Amino acid sequence: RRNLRSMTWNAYYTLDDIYSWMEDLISSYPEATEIIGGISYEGRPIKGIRIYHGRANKKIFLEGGIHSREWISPATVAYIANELLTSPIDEIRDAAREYDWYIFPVTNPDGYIWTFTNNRMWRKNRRPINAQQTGVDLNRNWNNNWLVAGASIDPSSDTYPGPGPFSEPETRTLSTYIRSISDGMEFYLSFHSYGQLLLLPFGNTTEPLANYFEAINIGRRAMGALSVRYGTQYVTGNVAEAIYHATGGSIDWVKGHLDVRLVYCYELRPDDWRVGFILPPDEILPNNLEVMDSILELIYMSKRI
Ligand code: ING
Ligand code: ZN
Repeated sequence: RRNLRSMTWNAYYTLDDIYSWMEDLISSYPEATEIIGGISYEGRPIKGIRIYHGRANKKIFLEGGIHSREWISPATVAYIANELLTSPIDEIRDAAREYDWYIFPVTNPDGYIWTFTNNRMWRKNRRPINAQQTGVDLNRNWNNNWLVAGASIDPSSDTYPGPGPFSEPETRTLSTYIRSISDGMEFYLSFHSYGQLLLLPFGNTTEPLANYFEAINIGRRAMGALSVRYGTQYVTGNVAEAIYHATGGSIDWVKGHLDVRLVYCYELRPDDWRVGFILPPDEILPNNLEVMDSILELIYMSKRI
């Protein structure tokens, strides 16, 4: 078994490696405990790390890897957990102590394994729909304006939203878990790739709903902080205005059904469609560093505004 504490964030890791690395962290740091956010169709746990030093009242939830081919997403979320537990930097140590962190690097474990074993470009979960077709787009399956936009009822489509809202074990169990711990949740952050965008709810309309202007201002400041290290540019906007109309995503359900102040979806590197989901391993660490910078700024700005 590989001990990933020594890893240098220059390669992508299998589900087994990520899960055993999480177990190592959990047994090494008393403030880290194992949490199970739900279960996949093939029966795998959606394993997470809670980082809690006591005292903290506000929560931050990180959701990675709901789309299996977007490998930079689990790498980013795992890195954030690693930094919160191991960094010597004061601002990061303070963030670890000030919040109650719920961190799930891989929310679609069956799909993630499939991208290593069978099809690098697999996006959905692995539930058979009929004799020929497999998989539901887990970011179209949440119960908020389900099937209204940006989905296809053809089960062979990459955006097949399932036969009904929360038809899938991953979204059903994870949403139940999120609701159960949602009291005091200040941030919900979802991680996808690619496009270099910071998205906020909602995906059915470009109307500035809920606390759009507050969230845009905080988000733009965070993307300014992200750009400082390497000049990487992100565009901030709601899903419908910044990328496309799409409903049934996790961030829309969280914002629409729970009381969470700041809800965002990162579309990580690259911005080049020719590179797409195959972000070179030598960009993992630069990506992770700039995203960590932006998260510290999100936290800082959320207390200023
Ligand atoms: N992008 C997201 C997708 O599910 C998104 C964009 C975010 C849509 C939030 C709806 C809600 O299509 C990728 N790259 O998957
Ligand atoms: Zn995605």
